[in-house]
Amino acid sequence: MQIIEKHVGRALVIHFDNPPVNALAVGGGLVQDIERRVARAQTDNSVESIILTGGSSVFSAGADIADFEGAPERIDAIRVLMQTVENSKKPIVAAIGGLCLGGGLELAVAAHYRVASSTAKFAFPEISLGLLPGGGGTQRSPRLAGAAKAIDLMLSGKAISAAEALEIGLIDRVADGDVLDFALAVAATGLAGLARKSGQLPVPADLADAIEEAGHRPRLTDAGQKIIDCVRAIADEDLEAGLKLEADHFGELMLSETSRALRHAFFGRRMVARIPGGTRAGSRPVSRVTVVGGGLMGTGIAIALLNADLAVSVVEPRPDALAKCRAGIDTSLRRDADKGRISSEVSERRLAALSVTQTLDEAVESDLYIEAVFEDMGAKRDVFEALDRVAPPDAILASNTSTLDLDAIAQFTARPASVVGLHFFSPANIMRLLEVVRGAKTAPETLASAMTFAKRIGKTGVVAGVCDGFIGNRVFEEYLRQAWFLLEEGASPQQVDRALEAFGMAMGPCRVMDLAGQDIGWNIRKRRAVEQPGRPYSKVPDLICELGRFGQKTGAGFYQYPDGRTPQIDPLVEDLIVAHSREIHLDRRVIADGEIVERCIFAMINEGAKLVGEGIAYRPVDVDIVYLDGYGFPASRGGPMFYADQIGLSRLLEKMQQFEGGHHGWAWEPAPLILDLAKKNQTFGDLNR
Ligand code: T1G
Repeated sequence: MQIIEKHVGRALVIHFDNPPVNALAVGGGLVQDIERRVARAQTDNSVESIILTGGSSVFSAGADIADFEGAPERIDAIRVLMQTVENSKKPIVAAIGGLCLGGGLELAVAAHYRVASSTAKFAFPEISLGLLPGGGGTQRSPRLAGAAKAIDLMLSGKAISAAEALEIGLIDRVADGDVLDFALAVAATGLAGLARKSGQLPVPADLADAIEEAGHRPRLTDAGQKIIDCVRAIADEDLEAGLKLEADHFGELMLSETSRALRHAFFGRRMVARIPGGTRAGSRPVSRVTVVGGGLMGTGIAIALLNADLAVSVVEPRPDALAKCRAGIDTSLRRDADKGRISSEVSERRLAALSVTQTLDEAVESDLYIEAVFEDMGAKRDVFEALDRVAPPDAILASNTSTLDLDAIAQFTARPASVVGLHFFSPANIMRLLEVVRGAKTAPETLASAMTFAKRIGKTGVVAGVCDGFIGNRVFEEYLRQAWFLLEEGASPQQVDRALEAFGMAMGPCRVMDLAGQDIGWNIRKRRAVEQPGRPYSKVPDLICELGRFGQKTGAGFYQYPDGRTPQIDPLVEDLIVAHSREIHLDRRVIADGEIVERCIFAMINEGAKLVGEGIAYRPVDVDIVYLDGYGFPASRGGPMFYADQIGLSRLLEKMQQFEGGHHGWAWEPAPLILDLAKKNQTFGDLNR
């Protein structure tokens, strides 16, 4: 990181440069260095004004999030910088190119005048980390842009354009041409009558109404409430007191488990992109993709690819399915335009990038082929044998399989090195997670290309080795196994769901399987009854399926769905479960919600540890990200493995040993990795590198 300081006329330009995102690092001394230069310029008679500027594409992404781990007091250096900038006797202009986020935006707000390039973007993303703008932003931005708009920015974390920022008064000018030249020209005027020192501006007129409205917003997090509390303090007109309150709230949030979990996930989503040991093998660019299979998954995948501005061919031999696929894509893209998410021009351009055919031979040659046909090895064989015949030699051949053996699929071709798994989660155009399955013979550059492709389409790619269920579904099966055992031991479906939803799971297991289709789980249990006879499930879900109750799609599963969507408790199911307990001579007992949560979540953790131990998942954080981005695990808990570290592995082992003495205790054999880490007094986090 470096600072380039140059005198241009009577102006001092301080250009700070800290690749890759110009983070305002305290640990590395950048923040302190900027502050010293601004302070020194106060007594430099050759300097009449100061320009602060970052890169052309990133003014600053904000504070260095890693700075705070173990040294929360580092935020103080940022506050000192903001105060020095605001109290400067010489006008300070922020010349903003590109991204201006978090502490970067607070620096701009503390300056006396703000000039931005037309492509600049502005946001306070702190709330997505469970934090609040801790560098004076809660006190200064409302005074600059009005309370309502500033609160919107801080509570949403969303970015606004330079034009929008100008409109609300967050910045002062959008530069015509080079933003630095424009800033120099403005600074040369001495900012006479132009300077707006935000901290010294009056209390915003809309403060009371904005606070009132914000306080009634749904799902306000702790950080959100603290932001509102800080903005409310502006009414007292005492900037120092407001800054003190902000500092106190920031300190509490920084140390909170929620923020630690969210920061863990922030870095985790970037760590999973790193393939251990592999220098980033050269990845082959993908600009055109052929999707083979126009069913629900194929349609969702095609939409995701078109939304990433790729050229897409869909191959679907069944005319009606092909028409339905095409219609589904049209509907999705046009709805995005109707809702204003994209312009109609973008929507039309994306639709023009789609071609549909009934045979592979008619499809345009592609860089990547994604097979998304029925989960049947015969069907996969047909597709991959055809792909081997028609796909260009350096094309990547991917299967969207969720349960079948990718290595077996690769053997249907003469090029297993080019075969990889791309396991999308339905709906594929919505769900962020993409399991990138590396086969035994998948070449490093094929894997690297798949990971680059994942980021290209806005997915979180996580590498999984080949096993039954890869990472997500294999862990999920142990979670479900405990949920079904709990039903025959004494819990009801609604109690299991309520307990886990109270823990933070987006949807309880009974509801999830009613939504996904109980028959899917039934097929997996039937297969596993043959492949893993020593690991039986409870019969309860099978009994539900034997009644033809597959969930929402049949109007009933664990619950009734009179309106097709809203679950209603069904006494028939409760009677069925009680009768089954009697059938297996199991005395039902009252089960505490806490046991439900521990049994289901600890089962996830144990299986996740087995996956890491077997090398199926590279690191514990890979399991966390799969669960955060694909299975509705609560973001505030950081993922199963991060959560395990909060419990402590020794305590986790104690609980698991208790469960080993209970119903189907065999399922609680601890993963060797947990035993090993506990013995060394280490954590899963110690393995995340
Ligand atoms: N701190 C530390 N590292 C960061 C970082 C940050 N703020 N932002 C990005 N990185 C790293 C990231 O981990 C990755 O590292 C590399 O930069 C490229 O990032 C005081 C307290 C800016 C939109 O929340 O949103 O200011 O993997 O892959 O896709 O009140 O990064 O290469 O080793 O994401 O081009 C508030 C977070 C901080 C912005 C660029 N700011 N960053 O996206 O690249 S708290 C944020 C982003 C704060 C103040 C408070 C994105 C990006 P590696 P990347 P990208």
